[in-house]
Amino acid sequence: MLDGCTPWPEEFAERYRSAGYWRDETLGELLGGLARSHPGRTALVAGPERWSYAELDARTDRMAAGLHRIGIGPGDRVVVQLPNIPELVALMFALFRIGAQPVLALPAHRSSEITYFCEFTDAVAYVIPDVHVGFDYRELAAEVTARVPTLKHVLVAGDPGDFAALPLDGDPVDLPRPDPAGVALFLLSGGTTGVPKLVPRAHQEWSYSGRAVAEACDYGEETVHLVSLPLSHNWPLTHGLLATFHAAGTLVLAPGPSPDEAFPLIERERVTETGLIPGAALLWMEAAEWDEYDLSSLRRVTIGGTKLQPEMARRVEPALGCRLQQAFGMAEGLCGFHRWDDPQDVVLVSQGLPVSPADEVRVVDEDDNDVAPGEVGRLLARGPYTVRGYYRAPEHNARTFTADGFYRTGDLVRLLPTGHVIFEGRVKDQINRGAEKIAAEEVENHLLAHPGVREVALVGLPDEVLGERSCACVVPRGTAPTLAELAAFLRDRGVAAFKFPDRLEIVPRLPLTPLGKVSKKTLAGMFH
Ligand code: J2J
Repeated sequence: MLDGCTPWPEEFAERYRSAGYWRDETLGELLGGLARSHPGRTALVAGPERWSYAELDARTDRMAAGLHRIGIGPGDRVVVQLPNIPELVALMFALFRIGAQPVLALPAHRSSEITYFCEFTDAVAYVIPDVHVGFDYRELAAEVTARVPTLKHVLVAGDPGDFAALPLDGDPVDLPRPDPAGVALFLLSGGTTGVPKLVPRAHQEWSYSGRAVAEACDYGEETVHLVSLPLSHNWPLTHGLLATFHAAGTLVLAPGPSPDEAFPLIERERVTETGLIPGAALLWMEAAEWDEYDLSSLRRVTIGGTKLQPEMARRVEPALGCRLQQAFGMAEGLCGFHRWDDPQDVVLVSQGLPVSPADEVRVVDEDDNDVAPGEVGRLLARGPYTVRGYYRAPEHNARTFTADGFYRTGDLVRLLPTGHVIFEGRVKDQINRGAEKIAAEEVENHLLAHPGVREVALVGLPDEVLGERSCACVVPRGTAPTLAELAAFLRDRGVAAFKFPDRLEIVPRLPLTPLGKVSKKTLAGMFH
């Protein structure tokens, strides 16, 4: 396994291989197999493009050749920041074939995050769109390349300006086979620390996570899955791209989750499945009342990423005319979905059942003792697609993983006797803002650099649409800053806008716990 990554103990690896969870197949080979077994089936629909599996496979090969020609090789890291365009899918598979590793950034990230990803992973290339939602990524790339001199290539999908175009073509070359047990890509962790953590996912285990989701969700060739969240998140990648491809179904990419963007695609492509965060589901339910689009092809909508309240869950099926399923999961691995025959009351109150029979979950108290069945406790997870460590983070790993390899999710849950998981809260210092995760410490560190901020604590407050929104509780130095000033300050520092505080509270001091730590619970209670 790559330096800086934690391997599975051989005993577990052997168990997962012999049970058939891990296959001797790279992600590039998975696509090659589909191109042979289902050449004419539509794999991908995005914008004006409609590619069969054979076409996606051929485009992937040509792109891999083009990237190889400019010198991108096995083990090279490539920071990829593309919106939901078809090139993103071809690029990911091209890099998988080369054995180069995409580091999947979100379109919302800015220079602070991108510079960090490039430096931390020693990236050789950075791939961007030209302009997306009014933002010119070439300007961002100019800033990043000035700060990261080791970056050799900026590749643009679209008009390259001063940079090079993402190579779409090249004469196919023979590439050495990447190790199926090796790292295929890096996902971003929701994070709790000052700097984001990267999750190294290997070909065979990450591929299995998609296969396990496909099985749990009964995907088949008739599945047409619409992804409207940014595809670079683990959830749309596994539930959308991987699960759909494992079933030889069709993946449809929408630019965003608004009904205006998604409903015409559902009607035109006869979409059967899609994943939504609760806030977007709310908009869909409202729009479905008066919108004329035919949504009758939808077999099921899956809601997750942040907690769906049972009162809202109850309204989904009547409003959208299809089944509801909930999903939970994490870039680190463990994910759960409801099954088609789960009873209605279980679907309304729980967030799903882990997808693999080999998933191991424990619910423990703060001393790692199992709580009584049905009680609330901290969720620990281990299994055939849950990583054993973050990339290059030995100290953090020692805290975040138990000695026997369970990941401390930082989530508070209880389990139904059936094993279904109910999310009850969090112990990690993170804000879940419409399923975009914000590590409080990262934002606090930025805000502490503001001359008007002596002390700061970022806390999550409940929000009907987003689930949570962020509130900066600031002890000022001199004249207190305004919310707009803090946002402008963070923008200047190149921080993604979803991390800007939604609210500012000026406080004389930060309340402390008996142990002398800032009590975020007290703060959240004060401004609730
Ligand atoms: C409450 N909190 C949830 C839910 C995730 C499937 C689905 C989601 C993700 C994801 C994913 C939640 N109710 N239904 O990767 O494969 C919170 C938990 C969790 C954190 C992980 C997947 N579903 N969460 O959201 O890495 O706190 O993955 O630990 O972005 O989201 O966030 P992320």
